Amino acid sequence: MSVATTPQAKPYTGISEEHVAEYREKGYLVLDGAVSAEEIEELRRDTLAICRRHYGEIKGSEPPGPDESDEDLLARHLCIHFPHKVSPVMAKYITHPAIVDTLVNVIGPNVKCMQSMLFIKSAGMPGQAWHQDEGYIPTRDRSLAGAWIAIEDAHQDNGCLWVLPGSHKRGILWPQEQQNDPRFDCSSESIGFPYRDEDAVPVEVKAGAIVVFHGYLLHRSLPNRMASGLRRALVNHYMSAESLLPWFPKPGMHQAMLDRRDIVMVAGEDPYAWKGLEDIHRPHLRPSGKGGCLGEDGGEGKPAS
Ligand SMILES: O=C(O)CCC(=O)C(=O)O
Repeated sequence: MSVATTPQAKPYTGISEEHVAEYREKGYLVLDGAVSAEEIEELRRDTLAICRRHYGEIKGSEPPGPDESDEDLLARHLCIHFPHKVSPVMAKYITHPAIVDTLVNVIGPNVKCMQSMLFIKSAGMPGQAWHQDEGYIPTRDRSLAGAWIAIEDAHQDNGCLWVLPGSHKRGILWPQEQQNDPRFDCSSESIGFPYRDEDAVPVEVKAGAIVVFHGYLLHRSLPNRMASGLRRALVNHYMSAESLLPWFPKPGMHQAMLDRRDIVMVAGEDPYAWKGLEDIHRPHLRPSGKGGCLGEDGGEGKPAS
């Protein structure tokens, strides 16, 4: 089967009208070379520091063994949710200038972040089935956007992102059903949408690229089928600060006014600053087979309790 590949990405030198038009039309854009080689090294070092527990416990994962090699340790962590809650390095990349520059142009002047996920995805690890991120992180104005920082070159063999360009435009959240395809970590997938797998485009990027994608964009990733090596990516999620964030139910709070406040402002003003902030999410390992699951365990970003 021949597939369309990502067009030759141009080096990022600031957000342009072309970038914004591309985001609106296709639902994603690639900022090539937006993160420097030094910054990538810093993210790699910090990934190991997190797994080595330099910042404390990661719920759901065993502590490193006394003789456990870096390779073995990394290999048993598919994805760590909320690393920014403990690591100042991960927190710093939430407000990376290229991301902020892009978000204020595609979302609006006031932007907040509610989630980070650090994918490590070593050789043999599964991908994530078709999904839309707004199916897990609800905004009230369809403003959700992910910024996916490539910490390694990502290509078809090591499990890069695949997207259905333009699939965000209809503004429909497609149904989900349980699935048990061993290629995927998650136990549910989006179905019933009018696109074929053949319409999907692999987003092959170099380390240091940032892929910014819309919360309604249908996307997936396939397993890392290399014999060795990692396919790391730091993914942060953002939305307009004007929208409430009705994310995990809160006892005593009516759904219509629910507004989770475990957020980081990244640009502009917080119209709800008077509410103060919450500190509810802790770093945790995505439980195998549960990522993206809509069941009781809440799916992407469930707070560890
Ligand atoms: O990086 C991956 O393999 C999947 C990322 C993804 O699906 C997401 O961030 O929503």
